[in-house]
Amino acid sequence: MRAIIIGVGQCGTKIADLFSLVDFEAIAVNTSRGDLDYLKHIPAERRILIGESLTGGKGVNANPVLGREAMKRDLPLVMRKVSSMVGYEDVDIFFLTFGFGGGTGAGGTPVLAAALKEEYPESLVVAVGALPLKEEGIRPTINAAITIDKLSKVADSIIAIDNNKLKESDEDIARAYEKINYTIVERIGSLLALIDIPGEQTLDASDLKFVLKAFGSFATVGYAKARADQVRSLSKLIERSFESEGLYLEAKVESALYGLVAIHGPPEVLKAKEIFEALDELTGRIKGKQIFRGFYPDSRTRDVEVVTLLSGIYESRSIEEIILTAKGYAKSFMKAKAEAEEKKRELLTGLPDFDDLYPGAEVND
Ligand SMILES: Nc1nc2c(ncn2[C@@H]2O[C@H](COP(=O)(O)OP(=O)(O)OP(=O)(O)O)[C@@H](O)[C@H]2O)c(=O)[nH]1
Ligand SMILES: [Mg+2]
Repeated sequence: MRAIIIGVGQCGTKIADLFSLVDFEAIAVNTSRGDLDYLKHIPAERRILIGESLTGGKGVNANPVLGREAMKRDLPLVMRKVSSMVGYEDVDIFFLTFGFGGGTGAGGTPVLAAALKEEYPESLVVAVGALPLKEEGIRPTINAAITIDKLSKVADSIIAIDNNKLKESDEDIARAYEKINYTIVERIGSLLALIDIPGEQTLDASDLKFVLKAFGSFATVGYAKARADQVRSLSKLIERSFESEGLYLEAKVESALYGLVAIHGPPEVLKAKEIFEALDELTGRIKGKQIFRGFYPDSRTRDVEVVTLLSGIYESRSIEEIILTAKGYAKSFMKAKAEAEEKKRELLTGLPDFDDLYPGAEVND
């Protein structure tokens, strides 16, 4: 299983940088030179500054139109770097990490996703984006809604992470982001780490690709972990990974098409009967009636860890709120704009030009 992580914009490159820390192949793309310099783990030759002629290396200040232009202008540069990294070995999945609310990530990611789909038709392109916090205000919400629309047309799946859901209430934002980023990398990293490794019943790259090839709908990762000596019911732990507090976003499990569950823990705890009970129940709940499963007994660990992936989701409160807020705002904005234009026309119609009032003052040139 080969995955390449490409971070776009500040949020995206910070997440990609953490993936690099845990040994994934990662590239960072940004319009801000300062933010690229700030990364710790991605080697310098894999950090790409885009849109320098547009912004002078200073970012796009949450303007996705500039983010899109920057990516378009320097797409050949980015694609050359990707190609040299890919080499001769196929890539199963490109994960594009970004923040939905800014300018570089929101504007640039859909452009890059489309280019990757065209250049690597056999590989999946999965967008992994953080949804803005409510307290960030209206503009990030609009950027998010429009980017969701664009990605839904090019990406195979969108793993949307609701920052609101993962943030614990009384934290300052920088600390909260840092923790959320770790959570994202821990979960997706654990899932990818269990693909193609030996186990009782294993998951391979084609299972993961099957689940994530879901026509640009949403996917979410669920997680539950406990010390093995404290697990009284394994099926409860598995179920917990599907419950609201385990998931990345407020989503209706019943609307999911496919699922994938990977369970890792000491052999004496991974009891087939309990696992099948829990998974049968969950298989019945989701639309596609199919859950891929992997069991990884490991006598070296004292924890039981369940990572689940649900895909093909189309009912999510987190997403609906963003789209409806953006639509409402767009409507009132367009109305206000039309009113202002009308008012301007009304007010200014009937004014003469200078020449009407200053006769005989024509200038010969
Ligand atoms: N989870 C998480 N979300 C973040 C982080 N940083 C920013 N965000 C979110 O991402 C959005 C901003 O995206 P950024 O990545 O900062 O913006 P950008 O893509 O660099 O674009 P510009 O700064 O406008 O050039 C905000 O709305 C935040 O919700 C982070 O480290 N972690
Ligand atoms: Mg930025």
